[in-house]
Amino acid sequence: MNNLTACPLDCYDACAINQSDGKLKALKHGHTQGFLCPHLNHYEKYEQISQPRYMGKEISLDEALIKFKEILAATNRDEILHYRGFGNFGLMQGVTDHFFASHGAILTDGSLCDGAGEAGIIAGRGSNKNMPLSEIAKSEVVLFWGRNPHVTNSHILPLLEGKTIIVIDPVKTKIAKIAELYIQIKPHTDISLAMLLCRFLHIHNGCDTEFLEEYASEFEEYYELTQGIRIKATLEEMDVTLGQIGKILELVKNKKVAIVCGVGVQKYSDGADVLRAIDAFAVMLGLFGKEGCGVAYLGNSKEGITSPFNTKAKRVSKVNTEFDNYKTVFIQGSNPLSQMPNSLRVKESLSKVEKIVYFGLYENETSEAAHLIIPAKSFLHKNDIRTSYSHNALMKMNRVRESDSGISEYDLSSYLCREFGIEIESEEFYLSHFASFGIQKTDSSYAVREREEIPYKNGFDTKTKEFQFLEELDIVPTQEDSLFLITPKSSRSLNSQFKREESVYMHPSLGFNENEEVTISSACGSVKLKAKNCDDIREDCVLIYSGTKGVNNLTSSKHSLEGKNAIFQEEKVKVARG
Ligand SMILES: Nc1nc2c(c(=O)[nH]1)N[C@H]1C(S)=C(S)[C@@H](COP(=O)(O)OP(=O)(O)OC[C@H]3O[C@@H](n4cnc5c(=O)[nH]c(N)nc54)[C@H](O)[C@@H]3O)O[C@H]1N2
Ligand SMILES: Nc1nc2c(c(=O)[nH]1)N[C@H]1C(S)=C(S)[C@@H](COP(=O)(O)OP(=O)(O)OC[C@H]3O[C@@H](n4cnc5c(=O)[nH]c(N)nc54)[C@H](O)[C@@H]3O)O[C@H]1N2
Ligand code: SF4
Ligand SMILES: [Mo]
Repeated sequence: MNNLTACPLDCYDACAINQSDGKLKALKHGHTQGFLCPHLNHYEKYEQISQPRYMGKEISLDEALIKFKEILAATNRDEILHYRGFGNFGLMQGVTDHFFASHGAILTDGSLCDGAGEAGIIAGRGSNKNMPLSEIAKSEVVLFWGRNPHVTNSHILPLLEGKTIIVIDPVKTKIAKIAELYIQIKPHTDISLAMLLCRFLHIHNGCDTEFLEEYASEFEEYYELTQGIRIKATLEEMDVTLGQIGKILELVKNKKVAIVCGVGVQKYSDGADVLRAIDAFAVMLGLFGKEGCGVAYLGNSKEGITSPFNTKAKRVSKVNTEFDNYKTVFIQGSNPLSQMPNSLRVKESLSKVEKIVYFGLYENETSEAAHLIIPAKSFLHKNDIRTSYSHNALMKMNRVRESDSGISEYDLSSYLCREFGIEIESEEFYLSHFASFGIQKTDSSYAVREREEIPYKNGFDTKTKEFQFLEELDIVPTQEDSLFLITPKSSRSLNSQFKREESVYMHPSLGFNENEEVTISSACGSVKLKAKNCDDIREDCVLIYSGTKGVNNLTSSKHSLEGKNAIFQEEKVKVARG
C-alpha cells in the first residue's frame, strides 16, 4: 500500500500526509515542515457514522443502496436535487455529479464561501489565478486583509519570519498582535479604505506608472473616482486614521508586497467590489506579474484541470435552495442545516421534502433530519487526488487504510449508474485523467502543469489584457443602532466538523457576564448562546464562529450582488439578556 496521501479538508494549506507506524504525519519537506494541525492530529478520534440507517433503523449497506435506488426510481427525475458541499476536497467527489446530471436530476451552483470575492477578482483581472504560498515566501511585506492565518492557514506562519506584517481586521487576531501595524477597522468598510489608499498613493506619487500605463491605463479615471470619497467622514466611518493610511503606504513603498485576503472581507452583498478595490490597490502598486508580489485569495482550485464527468444539468443556487420543490434531496459532503444562511428557512423548506438522503461522515443537524443515511468512507479509506486554492500542488490521496464500513463516492456512483443504465468509466480512468494534469517537480512532488507560479506576467486575462477598475462608487450604508455580526472560522472546528463552538464572544463593555445566557437576534431570526467576554473584539461587533449551532438563524439567504454567494455578515444583530 502506498502510504502517501493528503488532507482532504477545505483548507488553504492542503497538506501532504504520510502514514507511518499507523500514524498520520506531515512531510518534513514542503510547506508542512513536519506539522499538520489539530484537526488532522485528532482526525481519528472523531466518531464517524459506521452503519447506514433508514427511518431511524440501522440497515446493511446493501439494503441502503437498494433503498436509495428505489427512492430514486420512484421520483420524477426533475424532482431530485443533488446538493454537494466541500466536506472533502478530492476531485473524485464530483463523480456523483456525473450520475445525477446524466440521470436528469437538478444540481446546484453558487457558493457559501468565496464566490463574491472571486466575482470581483474576475471582473478586474479576467480570471482568478492565485498567488501561491511559494511566492508569498519571497515577499518582504505581507498584508493580511480579512484572513486569520493562525486559525485557517497555519502553514503560512513559518514563511513570515523576517517579513513586515500588516493586519486589517475588526478582530485583534493572533497575527494582529504581532503585526508591525494593526488596523482594527470597522466591519464592512474595507472598500473605502482600499480606495483611499489608492487616492493617497496617487497623491504621493507612489503609483507604478510604468506598469499602469501598460496594464491598467484607466488608472487616472479610477483616481478620479476615489476623489469622490469624503475623507473626514469616511475615516470616521471606518475608524481608521490618516496616520494609519500613511503608515501602510510607507511600509509597502518599493517593497515586494503580498496582500493576503480571506473570505472575511467579502461576506457582504458588495463583496465582489471589496476584492476588486483591494486588487486595484495592488495594481496601483504594480504588484502583479512580479516575484514575491500579488494578491492571494482563494484561487480557483480547478484551474488547469478539466472535468471528466458529465456535469451538464439544470442548477439552482446553494444559497437559497428551495428544497421543498423536490421530492428527493441527496446531500453529500455538507451540513446545510447548519452552514447555509437562514437556518430557519432551510429547516422549514427541508421539512417538506419526502426523502432526504444524507451521504457524509458525521452526525449533525442534517443527518438528524435525513430519512436515509449512507456513511461515506473517509479519505483514509479511498483513492483520490486533490488540488488546492492556495498552492499549485496536485496531490495523490492514496488509500492508506482498509475499512468495511461506508462507501466511496466512486462506488456509490458506479452502483447507481449500473442500476439506471448510465455509462461510467473505471475509477482508475478518472484518477489517471486527473493525474495527467500534473507535472513532476525536482523534489518528486507534482504540480498542476498549466499553472504559473507568477500569474499575469504578460498582462491580465481580460479582453484588453488590462485591469478593469471599478467604475462606480457604490458603498452600501449600514444600520446604525445595532451590532455587526462577525462570523469567522474557529480553531477547533472546520465549519461544522470536529469540535463546535457554543458561545457568542463580545467586548466586556457591552456588560454581559461570563457564561450568562443571551439572545442574539436579527431580522431573520434569533439564537440563544452563552456569552463570553473578549477584549479583542470591537465594541460594535458580536462574534459567533462558523459551526456554532444556530448562528445561521441570524443570517439572510439573500445573494451577494455579484458572484451568487452567501452574505453571512450583512444582517446586523441585537443582544439581550436571557
Ligand atoms: N480551523 C479552521 N480552518 C478553516 C476553516 C474552519 O472552519 N476552521 N474553514 C475553511 C474554509 S471553508 C475557508 S473558506 C477558509 C476561510 O479562512 P479565512 O479567510 O481566514 O476566513 P474567516 O475566518 O472567515 O475570516 C478571516 C478574518 O476576516 C475577519 N473579518 C470579518 N469581517 C471583516 C471585515 O469586514 N473586514 C476585514 N478586513 N476583516 C473582516 C475576521 O475577523 C477573521 O479574522 O478557512 C478554511 N480553514
Ligand atoms: N455563519 C457562518 N456560516 C458559514 C460560514 C461562516 O464563516 N459563518 N462559512 C461558509 C463557508 S466558507 C463554507 S465553505 C461552508 C461549509 O459548509 P459545509 O460544506 O456544510 O461544511 P462542513 O460543516 O464542514 O460539513 C462538511 C460535511 O462533509 C461531510 N464529509 C466529510 N468528508 C466527506 C467525504 O469524504 N465524503 C462525503 N460524502 N462527505 C464527507 C461531513 O460529514 C461534514 O458533515 O459553510 C458556510 N457557512
Ligand atoms: S492545516 Fe488544513 S490541510 Fe493541513 S492538515 Fe490541517 S486542515 Fe488539513
Ligand atoms: Mo469556505
